[in-house]
Amino acid sequence: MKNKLKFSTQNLHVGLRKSEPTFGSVVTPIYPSSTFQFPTAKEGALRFSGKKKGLIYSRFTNPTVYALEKKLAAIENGERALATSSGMAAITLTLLHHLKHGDSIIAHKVIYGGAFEFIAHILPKFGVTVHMVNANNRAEVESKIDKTTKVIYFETPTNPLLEIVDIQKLAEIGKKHGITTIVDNMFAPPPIQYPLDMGIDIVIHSLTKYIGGHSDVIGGAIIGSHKTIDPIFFQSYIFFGPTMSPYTAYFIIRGISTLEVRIRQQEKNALAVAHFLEAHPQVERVFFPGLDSHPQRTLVKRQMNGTGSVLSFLIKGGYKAGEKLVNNVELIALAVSLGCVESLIEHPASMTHSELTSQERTKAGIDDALIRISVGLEDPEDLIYDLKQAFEKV
Ligand code: LCS
Repeated sequence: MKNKLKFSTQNLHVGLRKSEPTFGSVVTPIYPSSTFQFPTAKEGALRFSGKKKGLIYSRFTNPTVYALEKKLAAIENGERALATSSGMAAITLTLLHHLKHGDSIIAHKVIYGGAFEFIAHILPKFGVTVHMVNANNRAEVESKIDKTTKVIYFETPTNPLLEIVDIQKLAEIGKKHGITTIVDNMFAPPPIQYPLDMGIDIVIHSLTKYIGGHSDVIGGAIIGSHKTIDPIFFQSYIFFGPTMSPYTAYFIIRGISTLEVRIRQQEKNALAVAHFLEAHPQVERVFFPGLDSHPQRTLVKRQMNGTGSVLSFLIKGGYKAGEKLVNNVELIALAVSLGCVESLIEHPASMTHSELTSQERTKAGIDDALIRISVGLEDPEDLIYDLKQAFEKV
């Protein structure tokens, strides 16, 4: 077929399916082989030099992992994807590839705690200058740009405040100054938002979340054009070795088959939970891109086709009240991670964002009374019942 496949069709069909040569298996087989035979010495040399495509060794890629990489590139409207062993591996590899001693990076001040730790606390040890800014404030971003600036990094919606960062504006700033723009698109993966189409150079994913979708794997990805991804592969990926196992790739391929239906249902469930929380007397404020009360609704509608299913809220009574609430839910699991089929609840200040100092948390706006919920595929009435009974015990 020559037409560009629609999202849910390509999620099923792009990759190895239909071309599996041995038995005509309709699912992508798991190829455990760590190495691949060359038909001749010349062929081996051509593959190593990059002049000819073909398998070499599974640290570079592997048929199962390559099938996933093709799917990931198609999902994000990119040309090439690299699968990594975790989302953090994708982040650290991409940043270490682009930065060296004497360079600087501009990052939005609200990001996942692990990414914050790496950027704000570890990169300076390598002589990289770090500016954590409000990336929606153009003047603040531009005031930090000089000839050492190599990367602009952000995620949107942000973890855990669900704040929206203007993708197009930062892509424009990056292009104007010749700076590589990198977006962690995990919180609103396709079919919700397409940063590469908006001019961003590189998209990062934690596949552990929506894309894997079932809380049974850890994985990550780096996606972009051949021009941006090929150098990462040839100069860094194969030497740093953040490779994904073919067993993991198999599970993620399976997760992708249902990505669209899962995410659309999870969004509906999350909106119901958000409405319940917004009306609850023990709740101070709810952060969810799908609520009319979200302060950036215009930007949400402009750059997102959907909302994702993560929300956070401030509970009245501070940390003590929040602790009681999360200890008393029965159906929703007290656990980090997000985007998967089961609902999870956590306390960012002491868990996912505990790497930040309390001053950094204050600057980012992450209050001790903040609770985050990732809404899964349970019936929302059951989730609301669970939260209601837990609030009664606070
Ligand atoms: N990017 C974002 C936005 C994340 O939230 C996370 C993990 C990562 C990257 C790292 O991905 P991983 O290496 O775990 O695959 N976020 C987590 C969270 O909010 N709860 O648990 C992990």
